[in-house]
Amino acid sequence: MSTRISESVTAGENPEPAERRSVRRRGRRIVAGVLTGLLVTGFALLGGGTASAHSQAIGSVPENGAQIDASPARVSVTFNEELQTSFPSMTVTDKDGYLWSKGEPKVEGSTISIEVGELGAAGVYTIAYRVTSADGHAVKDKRTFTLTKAGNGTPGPKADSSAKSGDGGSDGGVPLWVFIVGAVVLFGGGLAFALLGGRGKQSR
Ligand SMILES: [Cu+2]
Repeated sequence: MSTRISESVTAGENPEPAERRSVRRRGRRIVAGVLTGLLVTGFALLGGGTASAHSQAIGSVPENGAQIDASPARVSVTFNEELQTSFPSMTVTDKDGYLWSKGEPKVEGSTISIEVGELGAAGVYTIAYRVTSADGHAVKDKRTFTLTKAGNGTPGPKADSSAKSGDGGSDGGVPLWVFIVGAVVLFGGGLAFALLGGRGKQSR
């Protein structure tokens, strides 16, 4: 009670709201700064992870979108740098999902390849692959080619869906995003509550 009177005397008409406002403003600035920092870090991590570090496919046999009239003995995809040999996967399937590649893929230097041999009906065939980048990250994608003259080969079984589910990107991007967004929301929310909510209660 007595402090309130003395404050009013020294600082004039109504000093408390102004002081409270400035504390709240400072809190908001800190929260905004922390959130911005986290977002910038997240973008940097994401950009660095996908743009510069992963091995990139630079060509294939047959080339992506190629039209060929004879079945290839093998298909291959070549990258911009040497690959690691761990966990390679490669399949060639027709539009109905039947497997036309045979055996296991081989990784040699910067190239992954697999045996194919005589194909069947004319149409689009899909090469799906997964390799391990030099930096240890997985890279998976698809390429297609069109057979213009039917061969007389016999397909293997239907390929399991996981082998041909290349989604055009690389593993790791989505989980990283989820992690960063989660961290921003949790940390920023907690900080905002501590600074703003706590202040509000205290000043009452
Ligand atoms: Cu990488």
